[in-house]
Amino acid sequence: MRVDLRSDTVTLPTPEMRRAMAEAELGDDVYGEDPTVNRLQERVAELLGHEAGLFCPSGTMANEIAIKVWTKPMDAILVDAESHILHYELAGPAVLSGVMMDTYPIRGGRIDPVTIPSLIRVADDHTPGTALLCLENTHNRCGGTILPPEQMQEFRAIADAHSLKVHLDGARLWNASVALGGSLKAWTQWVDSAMVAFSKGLCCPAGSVLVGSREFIKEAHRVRKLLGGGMRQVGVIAAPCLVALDTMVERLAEDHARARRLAEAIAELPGFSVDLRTVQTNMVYVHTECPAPEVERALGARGVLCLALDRHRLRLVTHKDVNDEGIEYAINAFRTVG
Ligand code: TLP
Repeated sequence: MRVDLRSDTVTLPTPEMRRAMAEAELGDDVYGEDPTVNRLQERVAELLGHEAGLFCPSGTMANEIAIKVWTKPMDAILVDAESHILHYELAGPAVLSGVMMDTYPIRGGRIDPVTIPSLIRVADDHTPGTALLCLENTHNRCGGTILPPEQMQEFRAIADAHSLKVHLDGARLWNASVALGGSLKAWTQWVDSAMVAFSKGLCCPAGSVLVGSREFIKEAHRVRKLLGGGMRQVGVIAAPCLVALDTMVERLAEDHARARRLAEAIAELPGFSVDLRTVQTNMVYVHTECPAPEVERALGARGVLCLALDRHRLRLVTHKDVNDEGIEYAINAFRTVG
């Protein structure tokens, strides 16, 4: 048996998604003429309570477009010390936007807003000025943890007091909304731009939508072209995203329940520990007594794939293509490698 827990990005599209791809109504999206893409952009903008949306090939590109639109070279942006933008986007903000990244602390997925104001830089002859505050929800490197909507208002107030824009990396925002049972707007009403991804738990082959004001999206459209992200009859990729909005969102609750089962079982095993407080959505971070890369290899030899994030930490992500049987198989594999 093969149980792939490396990421929810490994999910395959459903037969209904494949049918929608084959039948999608298409046009040239660089001219704004793909009806399927337009429908998706409008629907996501509406869901997130923003004026307009832009379909992007990846979450990374959507984040980097937002940073480029909100800043100018020699600015600074504030990202948390564990953020995807800092760790996994190849210094994109420096390379693509000419800005530096300052980091604010995050622990166990929690941010203390009082830490932020003292990190905001005011531009002068020597210093870059902070232009943008970035948030991530759910938080990948903190274990899929949820930043509560109440906190978003606090971040908004800090940003307003210092004339900063706020961007939300909501690659897994649907996981947060399903876990807490609220609408996406509970979070996105407090930010100037947000990205949501379809290629994670929603199981689509590719695609993210960036939302914001009409003026922001107009500029974002230009930057997407600059980055080579202007695609043509891309309704073939947008079509499964529309299917996902109807069929894949509520299903995320199953991934969360399986992550909890996995976490609780592994936490009982010798040689491993799990901070169960951080298991809030579809991720499980396991602390390993043996070196994590060795555990990763031993599990891999038994058909259970996961990622060693550092010397003693493994990441497991649940998703549509791992069922209850797969979870029990993975738990048994952990029993044999501990
Ligand atoms: N994350 C991937 C890897 O890049 C680490 C994963 O397997 O989790 N924001 C967040 C919070 C993400 O987790 C990811 C993908 C992205 C942005 C980037 O999305 P893509 O892969 O579409 O560029």
